[in-house]
Amino acid sequence: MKGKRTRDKSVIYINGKFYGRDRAGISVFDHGLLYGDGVFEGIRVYNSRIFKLKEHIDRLYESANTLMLRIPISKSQMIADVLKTVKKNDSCTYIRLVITRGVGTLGLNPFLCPKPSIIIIADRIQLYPTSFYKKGLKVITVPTQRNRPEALNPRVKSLNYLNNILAKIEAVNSGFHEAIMLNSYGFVSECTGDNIFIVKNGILLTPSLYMGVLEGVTRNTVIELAKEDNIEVKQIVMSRHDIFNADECFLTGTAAEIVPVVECDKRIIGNGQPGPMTKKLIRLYKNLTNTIGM
Ligand code: PXG
Repeated sequence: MKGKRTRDKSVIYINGKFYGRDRAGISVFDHGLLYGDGVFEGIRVYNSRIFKLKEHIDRLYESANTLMLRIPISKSQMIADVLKTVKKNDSCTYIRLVITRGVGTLGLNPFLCPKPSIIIIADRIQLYPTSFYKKGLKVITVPTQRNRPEALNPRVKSLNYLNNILAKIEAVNSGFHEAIMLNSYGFVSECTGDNIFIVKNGILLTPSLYMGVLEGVTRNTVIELAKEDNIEVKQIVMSRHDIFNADECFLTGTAAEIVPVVECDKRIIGNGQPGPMTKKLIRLYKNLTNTIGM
């Protein structure tokens, strides 16, 4: 390793102060660790500009509000602190913003945690290989159902991702990269870290929020881009049958952006290749991320 180690100058924000990578840590009594009690956001940076920051911050505060987790700084202070962290990590492409319940007792009671912790990491993200975008992904549906909104609403982007992690394990165990999760009624909800869309007869379709899905920032952006391009968009009750017989299918997420899906549960979707509307939306999305702040 001698002489090979590159000096990592990245700094991590914790509660208003900056720490080097090796020194950035939180207490083992933090309920974020003990119970997965907290919320987070993953945000992209394109050409040193933060993509959809306001939308991510709004969702973060909504998730926290549902968990009765009072973030100790205002939204505008949070935005200022995110910008400061990005500035200090000039080659970053991805921000992970984490709010934990903070330090408490070994008991569950969140009201005994006086101060939530705020963590901002501005780093890089491992993207899917380019072949996935060219050839499309093959996915499967898995036994683990998406959390029921009545129990823990998937609209809360919480630190407890075990539901999605179990589904990911099932996909990987079967030799696939991504899983489609169904809700407790057997309808399609979303993937482990992405929303899902299909195209049928020129109409863009995605499961409605009532099916139990995260309201993805990328999902909303794609819906907007499609509408601007006069594409009809519907939020529906989607079944596996709809996916098997779709003309096109793709997933959306901050990290993945738009990734085509060409097979589900061994059924070939459309002609087995990324479709024209998927390709068009990928182009429009690329154009948007390339030109933000210009
Ligand atoms: N659904 C779920 C369950 C997610 O976790 C999305 C949809 C897409 O949302 P956005 O707002 O990003 O368009 C997510 C995204 C990962 C990973 O490694 C994914 C997410 C967060 C962290 C990591 O795939 N969330």
